[in-house]
Amino acid sequence: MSTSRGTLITVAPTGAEHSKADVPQLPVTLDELVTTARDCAAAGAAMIHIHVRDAEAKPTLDLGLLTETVAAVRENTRLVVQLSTGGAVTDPEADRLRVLDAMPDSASCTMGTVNFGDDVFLNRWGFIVALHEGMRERGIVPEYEIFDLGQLTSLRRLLDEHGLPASGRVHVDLVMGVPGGMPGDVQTLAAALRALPEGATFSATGVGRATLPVLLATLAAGGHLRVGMEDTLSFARRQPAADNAQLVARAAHAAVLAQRPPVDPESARVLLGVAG
Ligand code: KMH
Ligand code: ZN
Repeated sequence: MSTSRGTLITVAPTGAEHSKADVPQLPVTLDELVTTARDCAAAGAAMIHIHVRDAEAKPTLDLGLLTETVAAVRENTRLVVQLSTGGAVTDPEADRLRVLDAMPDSASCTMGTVNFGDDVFLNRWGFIVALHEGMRERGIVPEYEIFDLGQLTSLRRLLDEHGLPASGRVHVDLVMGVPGGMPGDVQTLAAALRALPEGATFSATGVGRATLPVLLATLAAGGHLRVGMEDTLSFARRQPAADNAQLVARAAHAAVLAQRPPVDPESARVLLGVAG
């Protein structure tokens, strides 16, 4: 595991699970997403993890929309642009693989199948290998998403059998507290860190109630942070998050308190090995 003196804050502002009707402050249009990206950059984010929505605010993996979104976020911010290849649990593999053709700086690569609430988030071995190799061919930096501890064993197998990404680095994101996945507590975080590939950097996010325990434990462990409304809609008990920037600002404040202040997008590029 590699720890860092600064903290890379990633914002995951939208996700594929919440509906705009239930959560009016969720950014779903391109304008809302760009405004969110700008606000979150100003609050301390260095990377954005993007899921896009269609005209009806439903999750989509439409390649044209993804390409337009990557361009718009690049034009308006310096954030490292990461696209989700996880999409929604209903998205077919071919659509998820095609996300890479939008040429983001980074893309997610989930390391195994996991129960996801009442659904199943399916990630076959052959599909994982195709994503890993597709990213290497295009020079896209993978962020290996880990929902359960065994997925770290799969990540080590992937690297052993198929080699490193084009960046030559390994960056992992622990998604903790999903119903069906690993819990978001200190003991599980410590176990995950023991199983990380040698030299890997990591971030973590806690879903729902796991948000704060995971955030605080991750800072203490020298890791990076992911926050945002994809993962939690609450700021505190019985207090809905006002917006994504509020969650980023809290993470940035905690990082400063931990004496590991937020890194800017340029430093994030160096840390992750994003080319150019
Ligand atoms: N929406 C989840 C089914 C990712 O972005 O790569 C998958 C997910 C992971 O959010
Ligand atoms: Zn996601």
